[in-house]
Amino acid sequence: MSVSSVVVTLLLKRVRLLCARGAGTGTGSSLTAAGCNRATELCDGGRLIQSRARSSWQRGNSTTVKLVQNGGDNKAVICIEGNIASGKTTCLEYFNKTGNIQVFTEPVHKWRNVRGHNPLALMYQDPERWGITLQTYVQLTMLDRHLSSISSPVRMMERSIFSAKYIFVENLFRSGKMPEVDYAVLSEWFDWITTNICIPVDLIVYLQTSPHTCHERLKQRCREEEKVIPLEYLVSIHQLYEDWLIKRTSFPLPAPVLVIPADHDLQKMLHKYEENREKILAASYH
Ligand code: TTP
Ligand code: MG
Repeated sequence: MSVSSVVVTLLLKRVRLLCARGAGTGTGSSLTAAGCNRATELCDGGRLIQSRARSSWQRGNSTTVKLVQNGGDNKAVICIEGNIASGKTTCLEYFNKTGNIQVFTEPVHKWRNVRGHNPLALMYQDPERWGITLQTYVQLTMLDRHLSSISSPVRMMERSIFSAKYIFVENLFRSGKMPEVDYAVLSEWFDWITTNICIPVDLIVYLQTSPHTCHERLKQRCREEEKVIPLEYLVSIHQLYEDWLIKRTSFPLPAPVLVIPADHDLQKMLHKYEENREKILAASYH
């Protein structure tokens, strides 16, 4: 067992302990549980309602009032994160076939077709003009994914509203491809959403790849809109992920992180997912 797996196992135990005690807050440590007090007494037919918040460790405040879906469904939430073509969908499909887990792949089809328009293609053609258009829609569709009701005890999602903001919006802005006013408006939206709506995450699984591997996979996959993606773009996304999830120097972590090296071929990756099954599903034992 590697050092990082031992650390993650210990951390998950700590998170479960905190949950069992009803504590969700913490200051200083980046490894306490995040989320909301699940207000089971409230229910309103799948709509957003106002409730006492499940506390967020970043803010260390357990009394904030937030909007929650159905009063919180008490399901475990696992987000699969990683660079473009790191294998997130493959990972989700594997767990979809092999467990009582409800899987949500990314709504890329929506980003490629909103009422007949393709904001993903437009963004790659002219990021300065269309970056905000795509990212506003990504933020909406991600929020919708986070809030959708499920019947299984575990929700596994491809990416999250957090990585859309901390990685993609940030990359557009830092590379000079998003005007400051667009970045400010998106940030105001993001801050409002995360302050007022309860978006619990119990575990982040980071599929850690080299940008070269992703570039090779992208070329093989040949998604039309992505033909223009140069290696440097993947290097920037990789760097932002490493700063967020490994070095932990950029943005708050919404949950503990399990790192899975993901440069291997498909067979080996399927094996690795199986090896990590218990650690991943430990997030649902709270
Ligand atoms: P990815 O989230 O990388 O999905 P994928 O299916 O390519 O990854 P994997 O192979 O690991 O399953 O993103 C899909 C496309 O959307 C990709 O071109 C990057 C783009 N995108 C943005 O431009 N902005 C965003 O905020 C997000 C989340 C994606
Ligand atoms: Mg995918």
